This record gives sequence, structure tokens and C-alpha cells, in this order.
Amino acid sequence: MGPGSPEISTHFHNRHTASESDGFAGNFYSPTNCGPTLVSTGAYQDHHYASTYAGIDQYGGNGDPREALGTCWYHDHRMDFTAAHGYRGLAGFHLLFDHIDSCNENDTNPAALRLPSGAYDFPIMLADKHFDGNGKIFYDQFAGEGFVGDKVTANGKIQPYYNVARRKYRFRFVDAGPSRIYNLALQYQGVNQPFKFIANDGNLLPEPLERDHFELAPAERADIVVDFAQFPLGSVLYLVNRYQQRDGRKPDEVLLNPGVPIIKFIVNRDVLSDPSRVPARLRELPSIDLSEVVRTRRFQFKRTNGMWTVNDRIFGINTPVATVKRGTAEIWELEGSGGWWHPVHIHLEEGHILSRNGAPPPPHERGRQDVYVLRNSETVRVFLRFRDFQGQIPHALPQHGARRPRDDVAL
Ligand SMILES: [Cu+2]
Repeated sequence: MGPGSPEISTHFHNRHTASESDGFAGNFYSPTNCGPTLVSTGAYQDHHYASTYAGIDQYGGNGDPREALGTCWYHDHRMDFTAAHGYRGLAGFHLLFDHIDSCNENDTNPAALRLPSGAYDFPIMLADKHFDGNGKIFYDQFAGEGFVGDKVTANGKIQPYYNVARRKYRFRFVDAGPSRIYNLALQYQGVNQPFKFIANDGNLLPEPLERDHFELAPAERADIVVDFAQFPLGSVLYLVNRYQQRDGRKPDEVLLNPGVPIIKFIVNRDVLSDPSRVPARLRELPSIDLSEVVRTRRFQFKRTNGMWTVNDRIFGINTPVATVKRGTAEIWELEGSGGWWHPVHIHLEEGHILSRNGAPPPPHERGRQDVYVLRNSETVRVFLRFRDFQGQIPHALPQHGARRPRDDVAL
């Protein structure tokens, strides 16, 4: 019923996972239907999520801890209906921890960062919705240029409020789309307040950045640490969006003042102590070695005759646009075109931005990325390593009720 199509392919965004378990767009299934890259219906799919870092090929063992993932999310990726399914709520957070980002602000391990944890580590999913006169969500299935809602929800609620203590909080944001791009600030008495920006696309940066706003495009994530101890009891702050956006193409490139409130924070209590901290060093970055690069490819993203195209081709599920050799590195140049902003996402491996329009990227884009926002005709050059896994070949799903062999992860 309603927008979408009753099959699923669960994509764990940016998880470093064998491609069979990625939630590829063509791997959708239901009791009666399956996608073009699967070969049986009436079946189910298990996803195998190895708890390893990327770089097993390079470093052996469990991979490279500099490649750790943190603030992740998953969403449905059913070909042709990804936006509609995400809009209807098939999306969620999945947070990953290790000995460095250990989910414990009282950790006695000297390697542990002791970032705010427990009740003070707070994920916030932003998603805009359009409601009809009866209060039901409305979606235009034929909105080929994206879709914006008239209400922004935070964790499913319109303009919620949270009572917060006078101490540090870690907030993890994801823009769950479908199309809205945010310029977010935390305002007190109409003025943007400072915070520490610690992670981009879910990955801790080498060091925290002092910020008073950040942008978030669909699928992007940002982790920030706010210290509410700087505000007196009874203070009220607002998370606001300062971008206005009228259609799916891009926001108006002017900042609203003060912006549209999304969440209200009420500073309502003191705490005995705040053991959390934001150390000056967070997580080391893997080095970039350009001598590993075997070739450069260019991908031009365009809107042609009402269709999204890459290098003038529309999406073809069985026709790869690039065949990459495992164990090599490449530079991918991603080029946008006028009139829209496009968040480009590359699955399975993260990249490092070498340049944005020929200039070094801004500090928050100097970590590991999995979403590259092209604003109008910008070009972003990305260094990518292709490690550990190969692409998938079409495979059969286990049948309902069938006994699975023990080694079925090797499908
Ligand atoms: Cu993804």
C-alpha cells in the first residue's frame, strides 16, 4: 500500500562488508519476488557483518584500527524505491565501538577517549516529511528531482524538546533524506553557540574542530560535543536549520536568520561531576600513498532528459562503469553539474578527499569520507583503496525452511 514496493534490500551504509552482504540495490527480495542480481524467489537473505576494520589485505589480522567506523546507519536500498522506502521509515542507526571509542566515559584504559557516553551519547535522525490534511505522510512517487517535506522530524517527532544536564553531550546526526540539505546551528538567544565537531561521516577526525554550525546532506553524518555547563540553569537552546529548500535540487544558497527550530533543549539540572572529555587527539588517519594509484577515473553526474546519468549513462544494474582491481588504489574525480547539489556515495570503501575544485578540502573533510557533496559543478578528487573484498556475482538465496550449510557466508 502506498509509495514503494514490498521488497527489501537492507544496505548497511558504508559498512566494510563483502558485497553479497552490502544490501546492493539489485539484491531485493520478498516471498514472491527478487531483484535482478539474485536468482531465486520465496527466499531470505542473511547478511554477514564481519567485525573487522578495513585493510585486512594490507595489515592482516583484524585490519587497521585507523579505519574504524563509528556512527553508521542502515536503510533500505531496493532499486528504484530507495527514496520512498527510506521516507517511510526503513532506516536506523548502528553505532560501532572499539577500545579507542569505547562507549564508556569512565574507561580506565589509557587508549580510551572517554567521550560522553551512555545517556549522554545521543543519536538524532533528521528526516523531512510532508503531511496531508488528515495528518498522514504524503510522498510523490514521481518526484524525479527529489522531494522535500514541509516538516522536519528529529527521531520521528516534529519539534521535540529534550531536558539536558549542565555537562557534555555527544550528539550524532544523520540526514536520512530523502533530499533536504541542512545548515545546522545550536542557538542560544538567537546566536550560534560553539561546540566541538569530532566526526564526519561517522569517522572520528584526528583532532576536534571548534565550530558553530555544520552542513548535512542526505546520508551524511556528523558527531558534535556540546557542553551545556556553559549555560545557566533554565536556559533554552534551539537546534535550527538555516537553509531554506523549495525542491529536491538544492537549498537556497542564503542563510535564514535565525533559522527554523528543529529541537528545543532545556538546561534543567546540574550533575555531580562530568567525567567525559574531548581529548586534543582523537583517531589517527591512515596515510595516503599516491604511489599506490594505478589510474584516475572521472565520473560526471548529470541530469539528462529527466534522468540521472553518470558519464552520460543511466543506471544499469548489470553493466559496471568501472572494473577495479582488488589490492590497488585509484583517484576518482567526481564532477557535478549546474542547478543542483548531489551527495555522491561510494559503497564498501572510504575515500580521502585530495582536493575540492583544485583547492585543499576544508578541515572537516580531511578525514575518511563516504559521502561527497557536489555543489553545482564542483569537482572533488578522491583517493580510494580497494581492499579485502570483490564485487558480487549473482547468487541464489537460501529457501524458506531449508537447512543452510555452515559455510554459506561464502555464497
Ligand atoms: Cu552506503
